[in-house]
Order: sequence, then structure tokens, then C-alpha cells
Amino acid sequence: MQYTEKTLKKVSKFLSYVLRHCPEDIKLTLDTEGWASIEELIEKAQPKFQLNHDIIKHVVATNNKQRFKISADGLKIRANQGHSIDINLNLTPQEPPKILYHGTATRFLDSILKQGLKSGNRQHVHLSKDMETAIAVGQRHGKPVILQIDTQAMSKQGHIFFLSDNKVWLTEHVPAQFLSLITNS
Ligand code: HQG
Repeated sequence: MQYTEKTLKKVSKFLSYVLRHCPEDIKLTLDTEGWASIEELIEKAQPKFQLNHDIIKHVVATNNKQRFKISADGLKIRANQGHSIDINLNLTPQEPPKILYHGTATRFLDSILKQGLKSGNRQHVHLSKDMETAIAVGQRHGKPVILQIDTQAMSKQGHIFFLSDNKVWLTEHVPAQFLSLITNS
């Protein structure tokens, strides 16, 4: 079936909300790795949200950031990253590129340069492998500014990195000494 962009975006936002942040809002249960039964999701989303298998598959396949994944048996769905709830994505630590980027807004800069990058409500700090993505992430918050992260030095000091299924680099905290400011566009 064909769906409008608007419908797909609404479903994506709803899925992000329940799979990353607030499953209890619809009494949905996630397992320890963040997976929800698709059957249960469809049932419990009602009457707030009319979902069906087809639209869920469509959103997962077309989502611009590949935010969700369906399990190999087709029965379960989870968000690839961005959780605030305590689940274990069970990702294997990976060696990151020597440099990664983080886009933020100018108003956060003073605090970040003092405290480093903190995960805040989320489980991880999100880092990007290219500046374009970092700028787009920063723009969500205001006037963007890009920080460069010396991941090689971090790794040497024992910091661990993960790569989510949708290719976002994740780590727990980036201390300020590993950050440098790239641009103030
Ligand atoms: C900032 C989107 C003050 C941090 C994106 C950011 C991403 C601090 C904001 C994903 C700070 C948190 C995550 C400190 C960090 N003092 N501010 N010490 N440390 N911050 O939305 O990285 O569309 O939780 O710089 O594409 O912007 O949701 O994190 O500006 O991958 O799929 O605090 O969300 O993906 O904001 O974005 P967020 P984020 P989705």
C-alpha cells in the first residue's frame, strides 16, 4: 500500500516514543534488549494509533535514519538507538574511526567544554562519522556547532565505543579533554 510522508512520519514518531522512551504509556512490554512483539504493539497501540503489519514494515524500510529494526523471524521490532529507558542493545564494542564528530547548539557549548559530552536522558552520547550528519543533528537544537572527538586517545584510555545498526557511534561519556571545536557556523 502507498502511504503519505506525513502518515509515515507520524508512525515513526510514535514508534520512537514507545520503543525508545515510554512503552508503559501503552502498557507495552519490551524485553531486556528492547524488542517488542509486533502483534502486541499493534494491539496495545489502539485506540490511540491504528497500526498494522504493512505500515510498520513500510516505516522500518523507508525510515530516513533507519531508526528501527525487525527481528530475523519477523515477529519483533526495536529501535536501533536513542533509548532513554534502560535496555541493553547488546552491541559488541567496535574500534571507531580516529575522529568522530558531535553536532550541538552554540548555547550548550560552555557547559560541554567544561563537563564533556554527557548522555543526559539517553543511554549514550551520539557521535557521527561525518560532519554533515553532525551539523544536521546540531541544527535540531539551534544554531549548530561541531565538535571533533579524538576517539583514538579515548580508546587508549579505555573508553568503549559501539556502532548501532543504523550506524550511529555510541559511547557513555566524552570527557572535555578529548573535544575540540571545529567551526562556529
Ligand atoms: C547536549 C537524533 C550541556 C548535546 C540524532 C545535545 C541523534 C550537553 C543535547 C540522536 C552536554 C542532547 C541524539 C553538557 C551533551 N552540557 N549540553 N555537558 N552534553 N549536551 O537529542 O546527540 O532523530 O539527547 O550536545 O540524529 O542531539 O532521534 O542528543 O545537543 O543521533 O533518531 O545535549 O537523536 O536521532 O540532545 O541526538 P539529544 P543528540 P533521532
